[in-house]
Amino acid sequence: MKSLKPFIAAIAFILAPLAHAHGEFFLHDAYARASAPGAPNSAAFMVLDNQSKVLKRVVSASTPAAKRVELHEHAMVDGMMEMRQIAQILVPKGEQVILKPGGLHVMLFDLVKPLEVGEHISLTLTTADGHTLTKQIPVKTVMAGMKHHSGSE
Ligand SMILES: [Cu+2]
Repeated sequence: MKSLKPFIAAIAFILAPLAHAHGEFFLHDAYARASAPGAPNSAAFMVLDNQSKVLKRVVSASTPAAKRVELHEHAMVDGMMEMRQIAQILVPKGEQVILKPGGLHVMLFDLVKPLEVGEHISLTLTTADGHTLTKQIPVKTVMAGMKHHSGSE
């Protein structure tokens, strides 16, 4: 057992700064939208909370519940609200960015199976500095009138 001590100390030394940095970037109130009958796609919404001293960039997301995941925003294109893929979501230091229906969202393409209210799915966000944040998020009904897409879903 004596020989393990330096090893454990080394591990603690390596992990401590990571755990610290990680603890300053949070994911609150996350949920995925229950999928409509027959719909292959859905979306996830959340509050990104950056309590660190540096800008955080979310560069990708993933979940075992969908085959393809993209970061999306809604934007006005020729007078029509359309959604499109974006490379990253910027969360300035000390600020929160809200992902919500009709705005920024995590797009879930090709669901492995329909998302039903009451279930949870695992969602992982990756930041540009290489950290990942994984959370179990609930599946909820998103109110009508806050429609995500204009039809194709
Ligand atoms: Cu989308």
